[in-house]
Amino acid sequence: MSNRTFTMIKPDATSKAYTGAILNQILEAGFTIKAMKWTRLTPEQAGQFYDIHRERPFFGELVDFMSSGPIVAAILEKENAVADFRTLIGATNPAQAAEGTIRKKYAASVGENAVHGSDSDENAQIEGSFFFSGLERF
Ligand code: 3AN
Repeated sequence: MSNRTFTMIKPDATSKAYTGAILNQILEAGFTIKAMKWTRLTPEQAGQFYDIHRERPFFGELVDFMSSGPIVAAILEKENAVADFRTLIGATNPAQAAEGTIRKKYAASVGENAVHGSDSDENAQIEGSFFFSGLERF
């Protein structure tokens, strides 16, 4: 089991000024930051990141949304990081997310759902390496 996961605070949340509140909830839950950047994806980069969803009907919408504004990308560390972070953010669809979760509090819809969290140790590693070099992780 790995102790790291990868997250993005998505354009809907950064544009609504939720970045600080979301980061605060993440830190209060016991995650520490190993790498972080404020950046904006091009449509090509968003498509590459979500390549696994290329055949899904919502792929175009997902790429347009994820490249529509700035994001915060970060590598987080905590024991049982992947599973605990998925619990902290809640279900993909905020309508089904548990009370108190980040998506319940800050997400508007299944498409614009405020945060990303890796779904496996393997994807956490791949996704972290998409954004950060070895020199950018502490
Ligand atoms: P999660 O982000 O919870 O792992 P995935 O991997 O199923 O969820 O989906 C990746 C992203 O694709 C979601 N965060 C969401 O932004 C988008 N997405 C998923 N399902 C839909 C949908 N039915 N309509 C629009 N966007 C969706």
